[in-house]
Amino acid sequence: MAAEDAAKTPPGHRSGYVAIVGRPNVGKSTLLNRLLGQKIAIVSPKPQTTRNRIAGIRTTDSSQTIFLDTPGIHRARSLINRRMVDVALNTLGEVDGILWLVDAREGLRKDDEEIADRLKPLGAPVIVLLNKIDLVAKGKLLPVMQRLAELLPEREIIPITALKGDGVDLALDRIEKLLPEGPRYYTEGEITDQTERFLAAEIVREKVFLRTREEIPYGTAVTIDEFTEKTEKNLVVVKATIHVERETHKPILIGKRGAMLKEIGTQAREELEKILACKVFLELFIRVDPGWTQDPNALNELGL
Ligand SMILES: Nc1nc2c(ncn2[C@@H]2O[C@H](COP(=O)(O)OP(=O)(O)OP(=O)(O)O)[C@@H](O)[C@H]2O)c(=O)[nH]1
Ligand SMILES: [Mg+2]
Repeated sequence: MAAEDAAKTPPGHRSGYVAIVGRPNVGKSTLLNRLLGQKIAIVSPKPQTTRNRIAGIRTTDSSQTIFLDTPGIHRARSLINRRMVDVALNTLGEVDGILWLVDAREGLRKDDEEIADRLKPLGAPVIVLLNKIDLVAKGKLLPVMQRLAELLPEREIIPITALKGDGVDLALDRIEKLLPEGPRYYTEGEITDQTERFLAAEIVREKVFLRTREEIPYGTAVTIDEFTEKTEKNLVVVKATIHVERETHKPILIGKRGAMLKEIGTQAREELEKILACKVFLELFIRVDPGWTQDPNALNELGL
C-alpha cells in the first residue's frame, strides 16, 4: 500500500477479508457481483462454474472489505473438482468473516450439513445468507431458517436475493461490523485482484458454460495466448484457446458451419468491450487436450 493511502485512512477505519462459501450454484458469484455493484465473477445456471478464488474489493469511507468468492463445496470425486473444493476450504482459514450462502429454493442438502460442520469449529464469525428468496413462498422460509439455526446455532440468518439485491444492504451492515480495525489495503479504485487476461479467459468460459450442455462445459478450460493493448486505436487484441477434453467435443463446440463458436466469440467480445471500455478483437481457437481435467500439471497451469 502506498504511504499516502495509509495516511488517508480515517480513524476507526475497518478492513478485512470475508469469504463467500456454500454449495455449488447457490449464488455466490452473483452475490459478489451484487456486493461490488459490478460484474467481476462469471455466473451460470450450471454448478461448478467458479474454479478459482476471486477477490472483489469494496471500499467505503469507513471500511474496506475484500470479498473472496470461492468454488462450491461438495463431495468431489474428480481431481479438478477436488482441487476446486480445496480452494474453497483453504480460504476459510484465512479470513476475518464468512458468508455462508444457502439456496432457499433447494433447501438444505447433505452437502450443506457437512459445510455447517466445517464452519462450526472455526474462529471466524459466520453470517448465514438464505439466498434466492424470490423463488420461494414466504411460508416455506421459516422451516429452512429453523433447520439452519439447528445446524449452526446463534448465527444471524439474513434472507436475501443476490440477483436483485433484497437484504444485501442489511448483510453489508453486518459484515462491516465483523471487520477488525485496520487500514486500506487497496487504493479506492481497485475492485478486483484479477488480471484483465484472466477476466477475458473467464468471460469466454462463461459463454461456453451458457451455450453448451452435459459434460462439455466441465471438460473446458480457456487460456489466453495473446492480450495486446493498442492504445492508439483504443483496441485490445485477444487470442484465446478453448481446451476440450475429448476429440468428440471439438465439433460440438464449433457447431454447424462454425455457428456455435461464432456465437460464443460474439457474446464474449461484446461483454469484454463493455468491461474494458474499448474495442476488442477476439480470436478463438480450440485445442483437444485429452484428459486435462485429471492431469495435475494441466491443473497447476490453470491455477488449480
Ligand atoms: N432467482 C434467483 N436466482 C439467483 C439468485 N442468485 C443467483 N441466482 C442464479 O443462480 C444461478 C447460479 O448462480 P452463481 O452465482 O453462478 O452461483 P455460484 O454459487 O457462484 O455457483 P458455482 O460457482 O458454480 O459454485 C445463476 O443462474 C444465477 O442467476 C437469486 O437471488 N434469485
Ligand atoms: Mg460461482
